[in-house]
Amino acid sequence: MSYQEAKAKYASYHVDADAALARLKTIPVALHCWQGDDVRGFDTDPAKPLTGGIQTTGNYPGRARTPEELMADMDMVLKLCPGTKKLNLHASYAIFEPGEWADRDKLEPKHFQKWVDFCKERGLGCDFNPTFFSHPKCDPLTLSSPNEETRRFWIEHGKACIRISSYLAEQLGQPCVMNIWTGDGFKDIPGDRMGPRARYRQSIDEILSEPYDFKMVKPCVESKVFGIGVEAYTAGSAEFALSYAAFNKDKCIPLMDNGHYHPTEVVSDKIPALLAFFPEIALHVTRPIRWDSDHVVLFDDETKEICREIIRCGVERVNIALDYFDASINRLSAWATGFRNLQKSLLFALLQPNDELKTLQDKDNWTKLMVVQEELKTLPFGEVWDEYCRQCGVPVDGEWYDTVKNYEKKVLEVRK
Ligand code: RNT
Ligand code: ZN
Repeated sequence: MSYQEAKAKYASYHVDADAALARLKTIPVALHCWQGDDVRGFDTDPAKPLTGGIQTTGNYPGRARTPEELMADMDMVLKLCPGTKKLNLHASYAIFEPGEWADRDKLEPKHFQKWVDFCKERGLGCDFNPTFFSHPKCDPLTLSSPNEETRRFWIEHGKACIRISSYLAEQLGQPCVMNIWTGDGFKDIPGDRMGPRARYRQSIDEILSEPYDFKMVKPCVESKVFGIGVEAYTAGSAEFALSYAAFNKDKCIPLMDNGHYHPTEVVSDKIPALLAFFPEIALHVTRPIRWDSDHVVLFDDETKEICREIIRCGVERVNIALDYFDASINRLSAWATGFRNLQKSLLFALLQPNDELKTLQDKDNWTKLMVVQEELKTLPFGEVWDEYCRQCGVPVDGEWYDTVKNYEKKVLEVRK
C-alpha cells in the first residue's frame, strides 16, 4: 500500500494525514543525554556508583566515556530520529578544560559552552537538570538535609543551574525546561516526615529566588514514589511536588514521570487533570515494568494514551522529554527506539478524529465510540509513519538497525 492509499483510508475516517505529518514536525521532544553513558556524567569519578535511588543495569559494551564520545553517539542517534529535537542535559555533563574542575555549586554557563555549540550547529534547543545525586555531598539527603552546610551547597547548585538554564535559553533562542528532582528519602520508617519536606520546600523557594524570565526558563518539580534504597519515604512525593507547583504557579510547573506512580495509576489520565489547573506541565516519558525501571519507551498502549491526551489537551501546553536508561542493550538503539516510539505515538494520536470521538462521547454514543476507536487501531499506520520518516530525511523502519550495528562494530567495540 502507498502513502496515498493510506491517506485515503484515514480520510474516510475524516482524518487529514498530511496535516498530521505537518503538525508532528513542529512538536519539540527532548532527547536525554544520559542514555549514552548510563547516567554517569563527566564531573565525578565514573567508577563510583549512581546514587539517589536510581540504577542502571547491564554492561553492554561501548558506553560513552568522554564528551566527544557522547556527542558522536548522539549525532548518530539524531540522524535516526525524525521531528523537532531538543537536547536534555544534566549538570553532571559539564565539560571542563584540561586541568579545570568546578564543584556543582560553582558551575557556570561556560562549562556548557561546548554543548551550546553542539546544539547551535544542529539547530537544537536545550533543556537542563541540576544533578542532586551521585556526588559526595549527598549526605545522602540534598535539598532536604538537616545539615545546613549540605543544604546550602545544593541550593547553590540549583541557583547555578538557573543561571546556566538562562544562558542556554538565551543562546539557543528557545525556552529551557529546568527540572528539579532529588532522590531524597529514607530506606526505612522515618521518625520525622515533616522536617525533610519543610526543608525541601524552603530550598526550592531559595533556588527559585534566583532571577529568571519564566517565559524562557521553566523550572519544574518532579515527584516520585520511591527509589532503590529509598523505599520507605520520599521527600518529593506526588502531593509535595504538585502542591509546590500549585502554590508557585508563577514560578514553576509540575513534572510527571510515568515511572513515578503506583502501578495502577496512569499518567495519561493525570494530564488533563493537571491541565484543568496549570497553564503548562512537563513530562518524563519512560516505561516502568512493575516499578520505576526506566526501560526503553515502546509503542505501547499507555505511551499511545499519554500522547492522545497531549494532543487532545493541546501539545503547546506540554513539555515533552524522554527519561530512560538501559545498559543491557546497544545504547544507540535504545535511544533511537524510544525516541521513534514517542514520535510514533504522537503520530498515532494526531491520526485520530479527536473532535468526532469527543462528540460521540458527549452524545452518549458509547457503542459507536467503541467501534470507531477499535477500527482506528488497524488503519494503515505504518505507511503514514514511513512517509513521515521520508519527509524528515531519516531511515524508515527496517532500514536503521544495520547502521547502528555497523557503528557498534566500528566505534563502540573499540572503546575498551
Ligand atoms: C529519577 C528521575 C529523574 C532521573 C533523571 C536522570 O527517578 O526520573 O528524572 O531519571 O534526572
Ligand atoms: Zn524522570
